[in-house]
Amino acid sequence: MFGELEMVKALLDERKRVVVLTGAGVSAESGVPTFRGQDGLWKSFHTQDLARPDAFESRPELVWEFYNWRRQLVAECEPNPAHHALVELERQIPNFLLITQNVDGLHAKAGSKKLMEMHGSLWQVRCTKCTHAREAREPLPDMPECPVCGHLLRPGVVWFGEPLVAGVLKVAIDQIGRSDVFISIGTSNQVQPAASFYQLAKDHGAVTVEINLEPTPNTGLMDFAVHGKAGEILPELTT
Ligand code: BV8
Repeated sequence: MFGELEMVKALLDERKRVVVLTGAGVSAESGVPTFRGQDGLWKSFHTQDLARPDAFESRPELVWEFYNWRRQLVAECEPNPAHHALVELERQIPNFLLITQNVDGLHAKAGSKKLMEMHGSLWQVRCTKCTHAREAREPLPDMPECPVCGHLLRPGVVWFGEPLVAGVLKVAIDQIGRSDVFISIGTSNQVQPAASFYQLAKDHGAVTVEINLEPTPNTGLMDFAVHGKAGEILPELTT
């Protein structure tokens, strides 16, 4: 691991154009359950059984119970050294973009500014009928209603089967298409289109790096792979 880490650090020291993609593994050391690990269950439901429009359509009260549980849990979580190291990398590298699949808000809480929350945020709600949308940090009722039209609100996240927030994919493709280094951190690389971002980077000659607790389907396709805890590895890249 040491050699690979030194190589990655040398790449970053060259102040190149760096794009980082993060997933749930970056928040694991903050106590936020990952999606596909043992802790990815809630009341015997798998997250991706509930993070879907049809689940919300048929059982909105259950889906809201799930999201309110996650909001309460994440509200108690603090950024960990992985989040702080990414803030430091943003400070050190002029051309830097952090694209996260996470909806927990911990990158923003740590101070990341050049940040794109590609799957939305637990701290956003929007109306299922009108265009009302707002930040919602306060605890929400079981079935929150839109203050404008009275219809049911939904969590401001992108569910499976839904398109990404308009413009996010365009910016991601553009920035990754111009990056020199693409680093995937703490993701099992099973969700599209994020899991294919590395290919965009590879296609135009960027160096690709995976930092994850364990190998993923993309590991063998990356130029470098460092396996271990993000909270321990990432601070090594900032010194
Ligand atoms: C789209 C928000 C197109 C919600 C999330 C059939 C029909 C329709 C679409 C599809 C289909 N088949 C496939 C698709 C595409 C689908 C998809 O990819 N499905 C997969 C599951 C097969 N994708 C979509 O639907 C996307 N949209 O394709 O739109 C379109 C266009 C027009 C019209 C309609 C559609 C939208 C996907 C977004 C889903 N929403 N989140 C919510 O969170 O409630 S995704 C969800 O998964 C989270 O955001 C999460 O971040 C993300 C990815 O998971 P990971 O982050 O990788 O987490 P995981 O637990 O899997 O892995 C954690 C890793 O960390 C592990 O490897 C572990 O080893 C590691 N780790 C653990 N601890 C540590 C660590 N690493 C380092 N340090 C540690 N300490």
